[in-house]
Amino acid sequence: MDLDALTKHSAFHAKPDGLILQYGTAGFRTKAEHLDHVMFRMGLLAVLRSKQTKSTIGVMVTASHNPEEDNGVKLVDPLGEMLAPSWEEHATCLANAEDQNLQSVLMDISEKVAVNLHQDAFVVIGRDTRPSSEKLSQSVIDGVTVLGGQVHDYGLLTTPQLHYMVYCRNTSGQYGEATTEGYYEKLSKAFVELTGQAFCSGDDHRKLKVDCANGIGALKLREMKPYFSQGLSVQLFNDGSGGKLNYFCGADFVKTHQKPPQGIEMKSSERCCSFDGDADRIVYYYQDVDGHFHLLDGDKIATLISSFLKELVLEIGESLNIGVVQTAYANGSSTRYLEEVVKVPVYCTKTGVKHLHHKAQEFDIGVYFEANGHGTVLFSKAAETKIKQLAKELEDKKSKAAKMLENVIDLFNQATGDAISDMLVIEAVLALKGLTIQQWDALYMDLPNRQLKVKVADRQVISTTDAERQAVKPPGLQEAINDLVKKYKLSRAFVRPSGTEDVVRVYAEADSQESADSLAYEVSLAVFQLAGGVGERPQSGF
Ligand code: 16G
Ligand code: MG
Repeated sequence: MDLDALTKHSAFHAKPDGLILQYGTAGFRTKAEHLDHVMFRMGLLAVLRSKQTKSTIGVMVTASHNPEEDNGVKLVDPLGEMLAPSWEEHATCLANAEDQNLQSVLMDISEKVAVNLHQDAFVVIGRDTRPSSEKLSQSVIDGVTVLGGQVHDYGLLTTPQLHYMVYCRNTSGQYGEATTEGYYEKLSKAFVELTGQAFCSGDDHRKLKVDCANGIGALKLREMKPYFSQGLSVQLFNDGSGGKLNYFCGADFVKTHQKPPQGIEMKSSERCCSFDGDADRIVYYYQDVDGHFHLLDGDKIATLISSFLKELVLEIGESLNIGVVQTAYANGSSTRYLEEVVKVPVYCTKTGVKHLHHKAQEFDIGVYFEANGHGTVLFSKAAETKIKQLAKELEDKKSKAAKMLENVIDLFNQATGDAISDMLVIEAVLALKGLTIQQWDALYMDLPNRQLKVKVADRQVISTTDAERQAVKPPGLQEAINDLVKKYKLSRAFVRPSGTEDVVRVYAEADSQESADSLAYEVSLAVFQLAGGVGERPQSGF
């Protein structure tokens, strides 16, 4: 380690006084102007992680659905997963070290994780379209090179594309070719083959309007369009040519406000979807003939996909187990539908892709989706081998189903949730089953629900258990919630400290919108009173 070079370069990336940041569910995320030193240091950390794992590590510069002025950074582990939890702590320590202690903190981490400093290091970098991203990614590169690591800068990429690149590079190209063309070709080939089996029912079925949140998704989807044009025609909106990133558009806006984004022309019954700012989330929606807006969120996506996979698995007659993973935010109706109609076991984990991903790895076929539209399907190696073997057998119903499953494996980004890949799977399933978006929506009716935020002095006074469904602290809060929930029909409520904002989140659902609103309000008041609320008391009426 060239310590002189480290000292010299870190001086160009000085840490602002008093700034403390935490590596949370989505890495570091804050105003872009405060992140230069964090980027440099994450370059350093990526080198250590690469040396330790003897693998390529990814660094993504993005703040996803946050406003354009923000930015963020996260590390991607060797198989495309989120950074291991023990390393999140090292990331936090390194980011918060005072400049004069940087060297010693770095050495401490190297010792703790037993890094062989002579090992080679390789880091790949991607960034979103924010104005600040290019300069910040240069700071990451500076950090990597000062520790002698090699860099490949992919430049503009969606977050899932960077995960894909990392996965490809660490499996010697077995998963795919580590280029954007490789990604486009792999997914498009699987999509065209899969939809090729569909009974073609008119052109309209194959048209989709996509709101790209004025982000990176627009650039990459535009590049990819020609590869799958045989199976689907997409029309891009909020493509970054005029509007601002995530401003009144994108998956997060549509899901939280339950209304269409600005900048998209929706005719009745047309199928539309929205990506978020880094294209790892997707939600669908349409307007009915009466002008009402209908949202099909991650839960609706999970049910559509699980039913499809269940049918194919029954067809091939192999005992492959399917598990569906959700969070406490999953609408109660979706969970009931999955358990009672689709007849698949459903599991609940804490919020955050890494928790769902981890749980989904326990099954032959693990379907995971957060209600907000993050998700994918994972296939175990054993399931993949079995399916590929069956697909090679002579033409019969069984091998046809296996071939379709083989396409599905290729189509889902096995490294992480991916809006583009999810979109293609959904389009393929709708085409194969001949379903309109209304028919898909009608699989079950969402229970009315409401989400609220409460400001408290310290949100960490709330701690939860049972996948965030029960509050264990502060004393009395869970009892209060239980009493309130009893007042309503088909009701459920929970609270949790947000991992990305300085607020406590409240979720309530019940048999009517009025009841869900009133339950959410009452729970907010209980949080305000029992967990140290600050500022204005929660208000009723929305
Ligand atoms: C992050 C997570 C997302 C989660 C959200 C919850 C990843 C890649 N992203 O965006 O999965 O739903 O945080 O935010 O893990 P909250 O803690 O503020 O409610
Ligand atoms: Mg995102």
